[in-house]
Amino acid sequence: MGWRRVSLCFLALSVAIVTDVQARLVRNHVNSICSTWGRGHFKTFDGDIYQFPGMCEYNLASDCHETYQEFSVHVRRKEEDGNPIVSYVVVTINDLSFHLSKNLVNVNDELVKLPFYQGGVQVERNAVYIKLQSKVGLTVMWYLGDSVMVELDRDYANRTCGLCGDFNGVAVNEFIHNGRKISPIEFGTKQKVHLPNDDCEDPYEEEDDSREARSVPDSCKQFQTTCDQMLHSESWSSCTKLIDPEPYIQTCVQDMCGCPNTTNDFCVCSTLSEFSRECSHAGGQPPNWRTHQFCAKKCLHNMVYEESSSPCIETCKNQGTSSMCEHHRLDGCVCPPGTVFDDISNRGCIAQSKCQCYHKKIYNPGEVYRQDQDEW
Ligand SMILES: [Ca+2]
Repeated sequence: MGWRRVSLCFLALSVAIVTDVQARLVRNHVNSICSTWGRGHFKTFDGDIYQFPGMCEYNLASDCHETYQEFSVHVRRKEEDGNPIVSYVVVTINDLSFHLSKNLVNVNDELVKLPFYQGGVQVERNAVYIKLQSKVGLTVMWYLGDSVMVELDRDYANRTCGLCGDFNGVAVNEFIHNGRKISPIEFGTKQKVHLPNDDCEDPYEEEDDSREARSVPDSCKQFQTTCDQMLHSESWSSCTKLIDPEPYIQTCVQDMCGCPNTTNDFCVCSTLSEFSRECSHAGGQPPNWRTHQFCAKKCLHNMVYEESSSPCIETCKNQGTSSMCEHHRLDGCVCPPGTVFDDISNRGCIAQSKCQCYHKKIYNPGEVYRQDQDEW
């Protein structure tokens, strides 16, 4: 009887733990996330979405409460084929400075190989993003070429500054300075990082007010329907129940309108990708909206891109990780169903049973590898 009670207690405890993990998985935490994407769109921690076309180095988010700065994240865009893509991200955490560019990562001015671990910071990259995660409660994800996302612990609430705002849970207050309403351009320009020998010019202030007043120019009205239909389609309903799609429809229109070539991935895919990620962070499940012809993402080996999948990939050495995974689902490259990533020979995704064969390699050194059959 006693044992049965103990078993029941254990069962109840297990259920409680699983429920707790799942609650954490679906917890809406978009308010701990700031991002920038497309043609200079920003979403602050407190939910304001605004446009700032500055092309200098800017403070995206930093710890501003104490005299000692624990972290900072700076970004800079550059123009490539007529589109303002993110050219580099500089993350400083205590005495470590990470300079992330598309192909190279420097730590305190020294080139390093990824994955990199030091001082409680992990930097890794895959075909889709570079991710920097620090024990100070900061995660930076740079979806290469396009969007940068900063996620912060609630401990930093009301103590940040930069283009991501002050993280005080109140929208709009960032755009009021000494009792006066300021424009996104004025707000953005204040976040400029002054570098020696950098003569980068601030964006022009001129038409800021008029732009706000007239919203979408007539020449862009044609894109309104396209963007509206995409985000209001039934397949996105799990997302539109959680996040108001209207500001994203506007950024989609602006991207397509400002694009030199509207079939360019940067123009149409950028906001859809952002909305999809925001949806995952809000606990929703975005559809697999990409196709081979539309906003396709390339993965390494035979991995496939999923809009909503566990970031903990099953591998030969580490099986069962996705069921124990504490991170919520996000877009990324995963192995097709029924396969695991071969982290022994690094040959992509293979059937789980094939992993066992690799163990023979370790335990039966006499066995011969037959390359013609590509298996043991
Ligand atoms: Ca605020």
